[in-house]
Amino acid sequence: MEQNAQLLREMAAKAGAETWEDRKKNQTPQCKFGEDGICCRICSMGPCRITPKASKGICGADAHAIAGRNYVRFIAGGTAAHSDHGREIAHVLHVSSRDGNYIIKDEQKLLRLAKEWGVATEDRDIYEVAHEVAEIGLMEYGKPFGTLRYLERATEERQKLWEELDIAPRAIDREIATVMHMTHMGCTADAEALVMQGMRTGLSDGWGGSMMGTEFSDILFGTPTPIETEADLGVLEKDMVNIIIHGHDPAMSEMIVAASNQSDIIDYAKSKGARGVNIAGLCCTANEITMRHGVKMAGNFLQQEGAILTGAVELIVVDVQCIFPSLGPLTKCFHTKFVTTSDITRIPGSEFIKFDPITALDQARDIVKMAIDNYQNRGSNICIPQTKQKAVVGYSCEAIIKRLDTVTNSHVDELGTYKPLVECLESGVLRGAVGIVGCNNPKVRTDYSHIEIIKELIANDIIVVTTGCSAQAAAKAGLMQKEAKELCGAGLKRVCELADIPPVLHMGSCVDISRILMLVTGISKAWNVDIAKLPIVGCAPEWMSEKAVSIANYVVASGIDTYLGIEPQVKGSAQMMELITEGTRKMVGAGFIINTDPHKLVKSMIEGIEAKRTALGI
Ligand code: BF8
Ligand code: SF4
Repeated sequence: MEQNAQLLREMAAKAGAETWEDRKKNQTPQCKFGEDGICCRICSMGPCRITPKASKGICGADAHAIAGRNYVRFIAGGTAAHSDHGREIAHVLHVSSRDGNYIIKDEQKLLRLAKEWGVATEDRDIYEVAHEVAEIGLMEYGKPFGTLRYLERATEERQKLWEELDIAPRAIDREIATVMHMTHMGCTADAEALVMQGMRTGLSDGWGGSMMGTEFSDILFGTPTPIETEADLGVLEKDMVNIIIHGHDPAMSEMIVAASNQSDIIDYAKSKGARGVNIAGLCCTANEITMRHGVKMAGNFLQQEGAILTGAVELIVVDVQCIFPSLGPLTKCFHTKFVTTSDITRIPGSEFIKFDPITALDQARDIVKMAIDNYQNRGSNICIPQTKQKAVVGYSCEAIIKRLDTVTNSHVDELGTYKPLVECLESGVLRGAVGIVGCNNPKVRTDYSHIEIIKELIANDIIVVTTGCSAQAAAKAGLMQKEAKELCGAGLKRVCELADIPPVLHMGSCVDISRILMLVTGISKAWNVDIAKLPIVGCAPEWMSEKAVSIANYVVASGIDTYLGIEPQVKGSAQMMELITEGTRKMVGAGFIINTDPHKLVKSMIEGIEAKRTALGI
């Protein structure tokens, strides 16, 4: 990997291109006040910062109020991003039609959701049902009364607890607005109240916007089933038109993939001297598209510039989130065309083609043709690292249950059961389960923490489910191949052999952490044990985004201890540090465990899981 990075650095130097590594150097040392969360610029009396000489801002806000307000605004940003993604997909569902660009691929899932939400289905056209379900989903963002519908999917213990603590989320937009209001100058200065609202807002993401993003995507594009693919920059093809899809919302990329498979498009590529069109993904758009079509993954967050530096990408098309603005100037150093498609993500140096769900396939065809036309402009200096690994992806909850059913024949209904998984956990064949999620962060060596932690867990018979950039790190390291069972302890190895699965299951993009919520909820219900007591934890070893903090908050509020390899920016407040590690534990039975050393982090994770087993008497 280091060898690849070196090759790409040489490419950058030759092209006169700047990378995140250069900018990281220029940003070092980073601002200590920002790092500790004790710089406030919420009003123009400031900015105020807490120092040994100034323990309060001009208005009297102390370090706890300032760090707490900054922290909860992080959560609002993350919830807004995830949930707006969910809302966009709901709008696509709302215009789906039998003869349109977007059709219903998973009717059964739609019908189940319609039943759950009290939508009549008998003698109705499936698209009429779809539109009503989409509208109800959209109302979840702004309804004036009540709490979110999906909360009813949670265990009774959790629902009751959220009600008692008054953190059951209301409309999604309202929770985000409440954060902005609470943190306006002259409102909340109490750190505990901010942390509580942080959990409520996070819950509106996990059990609201993200869950809608996942479910509506499954209804429209199909619920993932296991499929083979490959990962790392080696998936780019020397003699094909390479198109990178990047971002999070799969709606446009679904059409790009469809367009690239049309015979006239393939013929057009051949007429320009290429062997065909090769689509490869970055970040969560890659996860979405690989889960459903096996489209190859070029890499994760910190590999986005690397992909362009190969000199072999004809076009990169992006939707929303985690897209470096640097792609504007960087693509100009090569022949690469850069296309943005969303009002949410406008970047200088890109060509803007506004996504329209009614004409998306035609737009996608135009974009793919633009890439094909650009093939002849590729320079002679290209450098595609030869590294890539095979992976099996596509483990939705439905797919996991189906695999388990084949092992035990304990099939109960059309949706199956998590009982076999519970039996494995209870007997100790599996010691526990960990969800490893989140980003890359230049503060630590790229992918290193993800991989070290995953290897240690599977060696200790702990099964891993993963999403986001963590999933891609695992895929690139070969941990999503069935052969990776050789790295496992005897118990997990046996489970992998019987169920014919890899020890690390790709569950999708970051909004698909809602799948993990449903998985853990299913286990809790089948076992009749509250989530907080299960030998199951979460981990974000290299997190960086606001979305990650939102996720961490709904995971904790759902009762799952969360291990962080990057420190949240609240260190300047002892009260905030206490609240996010121990304070939430007293309220919801879970909290953060923070350690920047991945080996120590995984050790404490295993100890935490074993302590939960002991407490359960197993
Ligand atoms: O939503 S893991 S770097 S790509 S934020 Fe972004 Fe982080 Fe990657 Fe997916 Ni999630
Ligand atoms: Fe300073 Fe208070 Fe204004 Fe923040 S809100 S900038 S602490 S005066």
